[in-house]
Amino acid sequence: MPRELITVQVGQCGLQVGTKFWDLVLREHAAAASASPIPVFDSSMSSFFRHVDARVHPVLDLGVSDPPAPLQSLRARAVLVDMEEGVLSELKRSDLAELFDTANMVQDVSGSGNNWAHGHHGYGPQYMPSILGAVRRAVEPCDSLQAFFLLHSLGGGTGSGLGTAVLAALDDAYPDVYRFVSCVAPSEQDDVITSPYNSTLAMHQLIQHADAVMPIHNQALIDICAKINKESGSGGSSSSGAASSSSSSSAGSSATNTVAGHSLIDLDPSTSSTDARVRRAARRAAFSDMNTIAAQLLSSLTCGMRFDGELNVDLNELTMNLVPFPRMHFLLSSLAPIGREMTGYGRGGKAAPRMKFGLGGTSSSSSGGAAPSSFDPRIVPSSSAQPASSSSSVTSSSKSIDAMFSQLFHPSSFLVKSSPDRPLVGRGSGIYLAAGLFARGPDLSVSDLTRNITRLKMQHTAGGGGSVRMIPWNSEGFKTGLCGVSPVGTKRSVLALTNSTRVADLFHSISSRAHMLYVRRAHFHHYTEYMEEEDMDRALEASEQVARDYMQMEYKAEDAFENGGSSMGAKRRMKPVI
Ligand SMILES: Nc1nc2c(ncn2[C@@H]2O[C@H](COP(=O)(O)OP(=O)(O)OP(=O)(O)O)[C@@H](O)[C@H]2O)c(=O)[nH]1
Ligand SMILES: [Mg+2]
Repeated sequence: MPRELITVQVGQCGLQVGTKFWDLVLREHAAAASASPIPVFDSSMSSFFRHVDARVHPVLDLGVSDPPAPLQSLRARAVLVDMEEGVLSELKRSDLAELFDTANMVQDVSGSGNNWAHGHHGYGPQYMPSILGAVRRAVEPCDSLQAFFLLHSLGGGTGSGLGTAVLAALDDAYPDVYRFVSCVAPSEQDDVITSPYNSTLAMHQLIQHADAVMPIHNQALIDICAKINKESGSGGSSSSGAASSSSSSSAGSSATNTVAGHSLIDLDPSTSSTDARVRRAARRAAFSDMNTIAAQLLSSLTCGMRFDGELNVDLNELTMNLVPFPRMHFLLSSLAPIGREMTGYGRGGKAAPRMKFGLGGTSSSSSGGAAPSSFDPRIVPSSSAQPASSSSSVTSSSKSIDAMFSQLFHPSSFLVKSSPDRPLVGRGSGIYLAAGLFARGPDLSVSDLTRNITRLKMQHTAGGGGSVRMIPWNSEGFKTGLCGVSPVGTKRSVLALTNSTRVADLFHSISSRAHMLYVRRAHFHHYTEYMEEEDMDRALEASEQVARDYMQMEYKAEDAFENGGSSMGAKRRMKPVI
């Protein structure tokens, strides 16, 4: 039985990260389809895509059949929302236009002006009927809706404000459907001055209305891109629109916000007099590699739902296993390997594959661009992509597999930056309340996962000084997943999703920057046009409380380690702090 997910992308960042995600997953499915003589639409694909006949208007839903029918055209199960028209208009003119139903797009022209309150309380009530209408249209063709998958930034006005209003409305209208959120947190030198307010107010909503949240930190993306460029000797210059991220800082240290030769601050719409479209294009180019890393993360998270596999995990299971207490639902992610191979797949002008498989013809719902050519599924879209069925021919040393798992828990592989005050190992390095390891690649097996979990746990039990220290009452708390399909760009990868006390650092960093502005009420009059001052007090208090809850867990676990190691959990039962 298909278990569908509906992606809801809100605001510029949500749309741009989402577009990279869809581009990447199309490449993955095209590569997998190229391995079979007649590509078919199976029930796994129906988790994220509708199967349609696009030669008629409105497109005809073909659904999933038994046996699976030859693949025709795909539509993303997605709702796209932005209160500025630029990003959506460009998407409608792009190669990916046909993937999306224009009926499921909601837009305005002027944006929320980096003001959470405008997005949440202004556009929220105004646009919620049309947004919920688009959601309903996306829900109707589903047989068994599993989850809403919300993508947005915390730092702006629309994704953060309207995005969290949508989340609250989904909680109200579909209380039984899981709400999984991936939100992009601003870097410390973000170009949006009001981002600490927006992030704090959004976090308050995420605490209340999401089942699980996987933040992606722009500072981590900037540092990862800088490291990749340093290792590959690239200066980060962009060519033919394919930007690369660069930084002059050394790998691992905090990079400046200079990406592809553009300072993100210089690209702030309010500080430049250049034509708005040019500015937007430059800004998007600057984010290109960062978004590719984010897309690789989302693709690894979802591959077990999109492809058939022996050990698949869906979002509900993730939430069940990784969220021990309702409000402690913030998950850190880390990915290995992360190198040029993960970002370079689209270089050299290679366009994403078309979503049409086999049949010609376009739907009139696709907007005005050039008529797309048919996609030939026999052509693997990226030279480095691996067909799914090459497992038996691939032999790899367990040493390199183990090295990949070890790399996973190095701080530089995490997509959320921890405080620089955190030691790498031992007391203060953070405690894991639960962990999930999700491996993908044709040459990986369940034994690779179990062997590496044992290795990681041995590091923990050896005096708690290793890199993976599980909380004593859940030292077996590893969830695993395995998908036989390679990521685009490399043969295998592994994703860790962890509920770690280190996530408190993100809350601290956001709320301390919000406090600095708020004690002076700087810029705050823009917010009180739409909301009460007490809303900000409540949001700050809620964020700080979650951070405290995590830190109390950490202190108690550290005490338990010091008073007798992991067995202490059994002797002195720890009470949840919430
Ligand atoms: N990683 C990444 N971050 C982005 C991208 N676009 C914007 N951001 C970040 O998102 C925040 C700004 O939010 P946006 O998504 O641009 O804002 P919005 O939701 O469109 O809201 P308004 O423009 O204020 O109406 C800042 O922290 C930016 O650094 C992107 O494509 N990728
Ligand atoms: Mg915007």
